[in-house]
Amino acid sequence: MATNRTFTMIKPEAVANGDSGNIINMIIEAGFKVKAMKLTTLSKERAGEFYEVHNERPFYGELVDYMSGGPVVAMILEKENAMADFRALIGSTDPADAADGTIRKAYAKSKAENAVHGSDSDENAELEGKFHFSSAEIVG
Ligand code: FUP
Repeated sequence: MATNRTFTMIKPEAVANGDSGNIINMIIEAGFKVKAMKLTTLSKERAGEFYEVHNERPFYGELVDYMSGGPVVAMILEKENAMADFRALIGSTDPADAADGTIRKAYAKSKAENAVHGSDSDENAELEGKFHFSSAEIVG
């Protein structure tokens, strides 16, 4: 069953480039409501844990270094059909394949520095939201 929440992070290169405000604007204009938000820097250990599912992939070490290399903006978002609609809004992993009008088309630099994370299942959206936020940090 589709839940109404998903989880995202604006990644370090997009935060450093000053793109956070524009990206948040795209998210809100697409109909998502922000239920929790924080600017935070992941330790290597926490980034490794977050991306544990990719630990066998060749880019894992670089991904962990990159994601712990500067602040990210973590958010829980609400909208009907949130996970799937947000994946559509961010576009393909590789910005070269991302459709016009998507966040990655506008702001991603490469497959690794791809501006935003979006949960890929309702189950992961819930786990990832809990990884970053306590229930007291989520508005009702
Ligand atoms: P996505 O769900 O679109 O974020 O993409 P994946 O789950 O395939 O990949 C997770 C993260 O791994 C991406 F955001 C960026 C990184 N990645 C690379 O660094 N290199 C690759 O070739 C593929 C993914």
